[in-house]
Amino acid sequence: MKTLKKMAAGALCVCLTFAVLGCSGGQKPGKEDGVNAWVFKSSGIIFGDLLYQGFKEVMDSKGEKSTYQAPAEPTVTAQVQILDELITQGVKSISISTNGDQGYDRIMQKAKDAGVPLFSADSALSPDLRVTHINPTSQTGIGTALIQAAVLINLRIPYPADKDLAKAVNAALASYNGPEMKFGVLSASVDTPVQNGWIVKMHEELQKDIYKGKVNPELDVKYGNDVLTESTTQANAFISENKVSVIISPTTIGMAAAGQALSAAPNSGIKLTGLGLPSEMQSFMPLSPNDDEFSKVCPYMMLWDVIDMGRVLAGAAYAATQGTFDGKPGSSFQLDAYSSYPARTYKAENDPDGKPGTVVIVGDPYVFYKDNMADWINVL
Ligand code: RAM
Repeated sequence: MKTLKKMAAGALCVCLTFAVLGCSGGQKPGKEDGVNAWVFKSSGIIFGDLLYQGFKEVMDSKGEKSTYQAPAEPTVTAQVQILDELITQGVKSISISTNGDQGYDRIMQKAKDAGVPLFSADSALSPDLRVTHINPTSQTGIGTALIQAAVLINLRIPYPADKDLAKAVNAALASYNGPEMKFGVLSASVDTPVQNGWIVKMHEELQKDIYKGKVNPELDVKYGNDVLTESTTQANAFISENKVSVIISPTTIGMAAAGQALSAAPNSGIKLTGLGLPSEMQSFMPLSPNDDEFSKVCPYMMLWDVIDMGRVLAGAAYAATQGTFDGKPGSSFQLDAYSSYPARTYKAENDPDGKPGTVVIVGDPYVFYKDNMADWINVL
């Protein structure tokens, strides 16, 4: 994670001007021949724009063309339509964050028949359809860390100086005799593979003995479809129902919506953590070491370097189109030095279910809190 911090210091000039969404990276529709496509879940989500920023940077550096496409609605059908057009137009590779587990087989077969290699990042494509999937961190690492953060925030314990969430949670719960804590989850859509995977891991974490009788093993899950207005409605439902003490939102849209809704209802006492972008969360979080994090709606949250995730995705896609990476376990590709990151090598691994083709970037999610928020709000 040191490299992340160094990068934060060195990359303040990163330009966040991807305001035109659902667009293509400079090419006109019908002219995507030889282009490497990034297809996100839906338009209007800065996370997808930042990922494309890193993707394009690497493709540009290789002299490759790239395009960014996203449907207005986060549905499989809308993505399939985009994919169909891209394949017909003769793209070189397709990378996607999926809106569902099913419904891609026919279009992916069309891609295979056309010799277009497929990749996924963020929300995974089924292993039998893709060359590789880029995971920012392990799914377990994210699910576990989000529950740990919610427990500590519920107990008004700051992010630990030694960054050891597990140790702090074990110590805090050992002496906890208060009422059972209950957490809510404000997710994306009911079908989104990536969020659903993290929620499974959150539930698994809550099965551990340390939580028994102290934290309710059930999560109250609501879905805002990664649309700001719908996510705000769901955040307000948490406030009026008043059943949970902390909302965990594993989506940047849910985080921004809940941050706003909770700030407008200061008497609710509900706190927020999850996976958020510093630029979108700065009004709801502490920004300096002198701030009292518990006077803010979101004392600390997590994510990873989304721009670099896009670089790794492009590195995999480029290597595959060059014939030097096939996504099989042990197969690897090299990423040049970008920003303050050094040159690196990534290796494909097996999925937990034994299916080939995953690249994991780092072990744990990166925590944004009062000591580092100021470094990141202009970056991500
Ligand atoms: C949102 C999207 C994306 C997710 C991030 C954390 O931007 O839903 O898929 O991974 O949040």
